[in-house]
Amino acid sequence: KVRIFVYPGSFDPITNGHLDIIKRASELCDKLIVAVLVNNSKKPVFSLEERVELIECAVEGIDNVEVESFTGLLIDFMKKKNATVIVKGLRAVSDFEYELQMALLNKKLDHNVETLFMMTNINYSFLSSSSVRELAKHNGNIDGLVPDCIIDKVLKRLRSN
Ligand code: COD
Repeated sequence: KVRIFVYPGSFDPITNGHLDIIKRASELCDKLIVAVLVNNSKKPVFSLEERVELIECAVEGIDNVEVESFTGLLIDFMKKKNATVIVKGLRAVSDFEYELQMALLNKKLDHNVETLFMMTNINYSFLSSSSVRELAKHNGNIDGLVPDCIIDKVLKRLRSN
């Protein structure tokens, strides 16, 4: 049986915290789909095309990772892709309440789907897309916070705003 996992998110933009989860999760399955939510209430700063392009650059060389986008319900996307496991990263207790609710709701919608929570890498436990955006906007240093190949693109895009 082919094990297909889905790691969903906004990835606005992808950070080294996300990439760490991608690398670790990809070891546990045959195929990992990084699923970029097209639009949510958070109103992404980077366009869908930009977010996908940045992730593709970051995951280059990891053979079993694919990048896709989705709209609507995650559970419907899972079904379409024959995927059985949702991967989530947990940073702090503050992530837990929302993620628990989502996991239980998704379980109710499809009892075959499991949510797999992976603890953040201690080095990235403080890291979020929003802090990267804030830093970049104010000419802060984002070295080590996002994958090397996207540093210049992120800075260029946010400093020109
Ligand atoms: N270390 C470890 N994990 C991290 C780090 C870090 N430094 N930073 C982020 N993460 C994790 C997050 O906890 C999350 O699991 C994932 O990485 C993605 O993070 P974001 O911020 O890019 O994405 P979110 O939280 O905005 O993504 C939300 C979803 C798109 C997953 C969610 O809104 C969704 O599934 N929407 C689809 C609609 C749906 O099905 N809703 C539920 C039923 S109503």
